[in-house]
Amino acid sequence: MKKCILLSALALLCGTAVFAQHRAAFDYFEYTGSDTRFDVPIDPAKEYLNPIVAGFWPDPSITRKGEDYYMVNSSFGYFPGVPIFHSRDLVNWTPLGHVLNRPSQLDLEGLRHSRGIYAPAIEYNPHNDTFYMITTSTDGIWNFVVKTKDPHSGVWSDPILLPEVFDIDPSFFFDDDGKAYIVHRTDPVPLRFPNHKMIVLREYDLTTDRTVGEMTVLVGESLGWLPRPQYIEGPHIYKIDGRYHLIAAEGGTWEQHAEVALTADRIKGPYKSNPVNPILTQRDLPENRPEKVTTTGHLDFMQDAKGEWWGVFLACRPYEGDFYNTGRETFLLPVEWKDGYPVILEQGRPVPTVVAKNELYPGTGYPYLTGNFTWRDEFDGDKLDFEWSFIRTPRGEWWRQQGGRMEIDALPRSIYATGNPAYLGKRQQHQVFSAETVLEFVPAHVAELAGMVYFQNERYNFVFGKTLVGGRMTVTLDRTENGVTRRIATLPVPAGREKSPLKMKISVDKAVGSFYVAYDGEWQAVAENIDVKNLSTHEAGGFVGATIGMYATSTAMPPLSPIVER
Ligand code: 6LW
Repeated sequence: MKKCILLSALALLCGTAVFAQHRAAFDYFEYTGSDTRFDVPIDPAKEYLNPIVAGFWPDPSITRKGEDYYMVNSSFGYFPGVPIFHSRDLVNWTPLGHVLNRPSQLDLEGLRHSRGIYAPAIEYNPHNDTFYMITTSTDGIWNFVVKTKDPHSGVWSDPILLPEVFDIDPSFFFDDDGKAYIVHRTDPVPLRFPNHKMIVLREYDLTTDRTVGEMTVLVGESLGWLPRPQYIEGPHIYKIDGRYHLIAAEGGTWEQHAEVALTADRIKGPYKSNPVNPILTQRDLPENRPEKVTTTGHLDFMQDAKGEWWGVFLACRPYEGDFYNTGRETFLLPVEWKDGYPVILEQGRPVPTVVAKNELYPGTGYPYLTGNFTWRDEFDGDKLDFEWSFIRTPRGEWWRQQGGRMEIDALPRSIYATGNPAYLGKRQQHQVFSAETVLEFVPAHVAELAGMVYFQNERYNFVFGKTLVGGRMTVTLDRTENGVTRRIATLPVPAGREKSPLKMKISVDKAVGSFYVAYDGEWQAVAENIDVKNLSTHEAGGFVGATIGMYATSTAMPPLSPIVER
């Protein structure tokens, strides 16, 4: 027994020593996005650009307390979970951080990348002056609520589990009589047709934080005008002029995505489909429209402090056909009222890039959410920048931001598995972008690698790194599609440069990417015009957009048997 403990202690010591030697350092990280969509002249005091938050910021939900607006997005397998933004004009947003920022609130270990945090909903309850965020950790703890009195504090409660709430997309409705309700999607038993879902309502006791009583079906089999709605989900309820308005997504979160609206005189219904439905979709527009926006849906309304209604929703920007690597993004449009019924876009109208809006506060928000820009992290702050995400909940202290560098330990974990690899990534926000960094790393064996990763999920990614090939220090490019990894380029490090800082750059122009390195001088191509459609949602599936970032590993090889996507 004693011998055993001694051996383990030795192994641990050796392990620590190995990691201490084999860590990568990144000197800076710079991202530049330049999409033609954003190359339009606008008056920032009177107009804004759609998307308002570009890149993988899906499933927006919005709420208001007085003159302060708050918005959250889903985050799936990334940690921290549920980014939250604050604004006073609905256009210029400032990140407040993340709602689920403590590992005790969010355990993502072992989950596939498009599981974890689905569509969150944020709602301010004026009756008890409390903010509620409700969401689903799919394949994790499922539905739960967290609360705070002050979203600016960065501190939300631990999850309050809702074991009675099945399936996904819960949101709160606080009625003016003080009663609280959860409305969500669930699976009907039996299914009457493929992709059949229901919208149901449950009362919620604000003092015990439990649901009460039985659920009431608000949307069952039909929407009236649409007998077999597909994937009815993402519901929200509002009370406007004494009537209850229920909105929900329909058609599934891809090209057929749409938003529908219903109204009722009582909270429990019956809900009747509005005369104009869907109130938002792009599914029936011509294929060849310019600066195409698709997949519109998953809407949330908000009445601003002046009494105007607005809707935030998700949509996608394909670079060709149905291909986009940027995932689902956040858009904003005014709600138009037709005879007391809400409409976002009349049928046949494309989502506009530039929208007029009064009373904007240009320059007050964070400048890296929309438009073309360069973002650069010098790693000289005292905490990790908001832009960076971990794949799943971080395990261990494997990264250090110090002395203007980001150090990352080459862990025996890889991006091809479902743990927490030593990767820090930022979202791809443009169809056309480049990202560069400077790497210092001396690999000691064939399985050690550090560099950049362009990542969609475990089975669709690029690893662009410095490693050992046949005993020689080499820059390699590995492309993974459908769980199969192919080494598509190698470029030996020149003699005498083995320990030199290595500049690395990935330039992506829609469907193709080029990968470069440099020592002191010119960029040198490792591979050019490589097909990067493997990182599109169309190929990879799932609900996330691509991220790009820094990676180190001592298990560079992909698993022998690829994981099978569910
Ligand atoms: C989300 C559902 C949806 O829970 O996609 O677009 C799912 N809508 O409402 C994942 O984001």
